[in-house]
Order: sequence, then C-alpha cells, then structure tokens
Amino acid sequence: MEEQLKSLEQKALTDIEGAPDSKALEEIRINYLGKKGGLTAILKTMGKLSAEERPVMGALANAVRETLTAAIEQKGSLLKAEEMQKRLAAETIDVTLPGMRRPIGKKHPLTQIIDDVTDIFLGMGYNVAEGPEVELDYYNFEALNMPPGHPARDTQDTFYIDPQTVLRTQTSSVQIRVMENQKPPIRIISPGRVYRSDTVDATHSAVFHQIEGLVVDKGVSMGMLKGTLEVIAKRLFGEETKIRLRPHHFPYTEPSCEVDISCFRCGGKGCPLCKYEGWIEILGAGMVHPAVLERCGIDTTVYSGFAFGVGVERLAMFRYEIDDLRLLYENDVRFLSQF
Ligand code: 2NL
Repeated sequence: MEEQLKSLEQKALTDIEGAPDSKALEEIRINYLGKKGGLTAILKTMGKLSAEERPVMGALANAVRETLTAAIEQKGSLLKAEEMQKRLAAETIDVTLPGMRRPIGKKHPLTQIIDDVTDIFLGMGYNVAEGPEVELDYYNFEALNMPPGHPARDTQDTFYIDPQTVLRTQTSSVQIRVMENQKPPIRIISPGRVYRSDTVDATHSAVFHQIEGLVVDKGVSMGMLKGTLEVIAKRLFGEETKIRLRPHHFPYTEPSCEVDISCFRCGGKGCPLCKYEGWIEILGAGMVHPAVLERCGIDTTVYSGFAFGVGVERLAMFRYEIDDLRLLYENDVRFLSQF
C-alpha cells in the first residue's frame, strides 16, 4: 500500500505540474482527491491491513492528501495569474482610436426665431410672459373688445373646448392676464403656440406660433411703437431695412396698423420674394384700445400703451426662404439641418 500511495503521489504531482489551465487542474483534483478518486480507492482497501499497519498507512495517506492539496493550490494561483494576464492582454482597449462622434442637434428654425426675437426684446428691458394655451373665452376675446357675436371670433376660426373655454387664437390673452396682475410700467413679450381652425396648406396651419409685445406706461406713443418695430426689423433682416406702417383695423387697438419691411432680397426694387411689391407685410400693431386698458383696471387718464403681434412661421418663411410652412412640422432632419 505504501508503494501504491507513493506512486499515486508521484503521478499526481507530475499531472499537477503539467496542468495547462484551471479547468484541467480541477479535473486532476477530482481524479485523485475526489470521492471517487484514486486516493479514496486506495483508502477503501485499508480494511485488509493489520491493526499495526493501519494507523501508519492512514498517516501516510493524510500526508499525501496534504502534499497534493498544497501543490494544487500553488499551481492554481499560478494558473489564475497567467489567465488574468492573458485576459488583460486580449481585452485591452486602444484609447487612441478615434471615438464615435455623437451627432449634435440644433434648434428648430421656429425656436431660433423665437429665441432671436426674445433676445432683442430682453436687451430693450422687456420680460417674457407665458400663459395657458387652453384659455377662457374672456381672456381670448371678451377682454380684447370682441364680445359674443363679434365677427372676429367666428366659431369657424376657433377650437372651442366648451362655451367658455377655447384654444387661444393669439397670445394677447397672456398680456391681458399680466395687465390684470401688474401695475405699469409693463414691458413684455409673449411668445407661444396658438390655434385656429384653419385648413392646412402651404401658408396656413391650425397650430402655429406668435410673438406679441405690449408696453404700458405714462406717455407711450405711436412714435415709440414705430421706433421699437424699426429696431426689430433691422436686427432681424439687416441694418438697411426700412419699415412702413399702413392703416388697418383691429378691435383691440386704436389706431391700428399693419407693418411692412422693405424687401431684404431686392432692397425694395421688386422681386419674386416680395411679389414685385418691394415690401413684405410682417406684423400687426397699434395703440392699445382704452377700453381694453380700463377693463384691466389701468387708468387711461394716466397710462397708454402699444401692442403688436407677429406670426413666427411667417417670419421663418421669409427669413429662411421656405415656400411651404408644412416643412416646418415634418421634423425631417435633412430639411431642418439646413438652418
Ligand atoms: C397680427 C396682429 C396684433 C396686438 C396684436 C394686443 C394685445 C393686447 C392689447 C392690444 Cl393685450 N393688442 N396685441 C395688437 C395689434 C396687432 O397682432 O396680425 N398678428 C399676427
């Protein structure tokens, strides 16, 4: 038996030494030291030994088990270290390779216009006011001199939620709310989404954007309105741009006007962009109607105001020379990335 044990030990040590990897080493361990392994098989024959031999062989078997266990442990940590080295080498990341560039987005042309106009007005001391898109009929119409039955509030042009509630048709409603809650001086613009029950075509959309402006203070005049509009026109369309005011009618301003800019493409000579007019209509404006101010609790013996409204899509179509406004809503990056 002693020889059997010695020979098993020798063979096992040779196998352990030659194990190519951790997996093979584990197989070797099971082969020699496992429940059905070589050492157990020898120990099972211990019964045949004499009472004197048995403890001696038992001790020898234990010594063999300890020797082999230690050898396996030592080889195991050696193999583990080797395997880790190999993995590190195989999984090395080349940090000098060029990275994958993330495509960077840009502002939607409508957002660009709103942001540009907002910047110009912030620079002149205006604040930005926002308000609900689902609005009371009162703020959208009645407060602006459009009582029930007034032609300008024709049900055809308005999305009604219920008889008192509409999707706002202009952002004037926001400005009425500000006038109710703040004392003059008031200098605000209200950019935002507005809704009209229009059939969609190249120049109409049921959902579009507007920027309105409002100034209320002592001594506010039509001249100040004209000066203000001139500043925006020049900033948006170039310093050589001229403006022209034509008489018009809005229920909420008196007097009212429509405002044209000289064509930035031909300088006023006439071209396809301005339809050979030399002028392009860009906004509506006027002095706030005294009845509108009074309804908001503003004393018209002390204060006066001017207001204007501009369609953002219309500005975008001229500024970027887009001939169909539906392109602005399709979110096709090939189109949007040009601006
Ligand atoms: C247009 C016309 C305009 C206003 C909007 C306004 C607001 C208040 C009081 C009086 Cl709170 N007026 N806004 C005034 C004149 C014209 O917009 O054609 N927009 C596209």
